[in-house]
Parts: sequence; structure tokens; C-alpha cells
Amino acid sequence: RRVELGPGAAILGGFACDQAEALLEQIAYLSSIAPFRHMQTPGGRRMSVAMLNAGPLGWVSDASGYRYTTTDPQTGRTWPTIPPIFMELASRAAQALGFGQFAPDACLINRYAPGTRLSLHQDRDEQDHQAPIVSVSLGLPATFLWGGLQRQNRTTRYRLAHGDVAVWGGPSRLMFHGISELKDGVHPLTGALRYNLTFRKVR
Ligand code: MD5
Ligand code: FE
Repeated sequence: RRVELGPGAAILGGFACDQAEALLEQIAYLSSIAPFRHMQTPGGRRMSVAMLNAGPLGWVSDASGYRYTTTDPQTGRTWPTIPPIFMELASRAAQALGFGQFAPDACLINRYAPGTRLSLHQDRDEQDHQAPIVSVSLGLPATFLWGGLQRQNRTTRYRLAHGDVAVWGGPSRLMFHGISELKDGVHPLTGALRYNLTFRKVR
């Protein structure tokens, strides 16, 4: 099951299903080192998505803006290492879209509870816009909004379910996108939560 979104972008349905339990076990471990937290937007609002990072670089947002840091501002320590099973999955997914040698240096883990949303945005804090972004959905399903290169372009909705992996590369890398308010529900592996792993090559 593969849904083509545009040039260089597709949803690989169920690509990570076999590894879901192992991935969730690693998320639990990572969150014991770098706890999930709600970051502040530059405008001073609390993000409804809870986040943690793994890898040499981690994405942070606060009153001074968005950036990548080598240490966790909350603990002063480097971010935990990206687990090998994460790296291997991200590389296989990128490969499936023809992006060879994908070596991400940042893994952002987003956690959604019912009511959580991620408003329309572009991912443009990375220096390397050639490398794709790989995202892995776990737990409750979500509605993904896929727009265009301008905020006001109309959006198309796609469902992202447990085990789906999406790859965004080439001209699709800078598209506006977001996640609609998560609906109530219970998933056998995550309860009332959705997780999304996002792999990026920042530098
Ligand atoms: C999520 N996360 O489900 C999404 C999945 C984020 C974020 O958007 O920035 O943490 S990643 C979806 C994505 C990434 C890069 C490009 C595009 C979509 N796109 O061109 O549509 O938590
Ligand atoms: Fe994004």
C-alpha cells in the first residue's frame, strides 16, 4: 500500500508495523533520559504536542525562536543517541523512494493526546534541503494536512495510521503541512496517544 503525494513524497502504508513494539519500547527508554515536554512557540504559546529529541541535534522552540541544539536545555546534557532500529528503518524508507545513504542527525519524537494539533507550517530550520524527511506514525490515527508551497494554498487530507511511514523529499520537502486535532480513541499499543518520529538531516 503506497500513496503517492507528489514528486519525491509518498506514504508507505504499514511499513513500520512489524517493528512497532520495538520502536515504542525505545521511545519509553528515550523518554527516561530526555523527558517529553511542551515547548513554547516564539509567540509565547505552549505547544499542544509534547516533544523529545534524539541524535546529535535536537529541535527546540522557545521565546527566542526555533533552532537545533546539541544539548537539552532542560537537563544541559546531550540528547540521547538515535536507537539503531530507528536509523535502520529511516534509511530503508528513504531508500524505497530512491533516496540512498540517508543519514539523519536529528530525530524529533512528537506525542499527541486527543485534542492535540500541529498547525500548518513548513520544516525549514534544516540546512540540508536535499535530504528527505522521514516520518513514522504509531498509535492512534491522525489526519494529515498537505498544502502547497504557500500557506494560503488549499490543503488535501490524508489519514496517517499506526505503522505508516511517510517520506518527503525533492520539491515536496518544503510543502506546508499540519496535523488536525487528534480524535479520541484507544490503541492497543499506545492507549490514547499518537507518536510520530521525524528523521531529518540538519547539517
Ligand atoms: C507529525 N510532524 O505527524 C508530523 C509528521 C513536524 C511534523 O510535521 O514538523 O514535526 S512530519 C510531516 C512532514 C515533514 C516534512 C515535510 C512534510 C511533512 N511535507 O512536505 O508535507 O507529527
Ligand atoms: Fe513538519
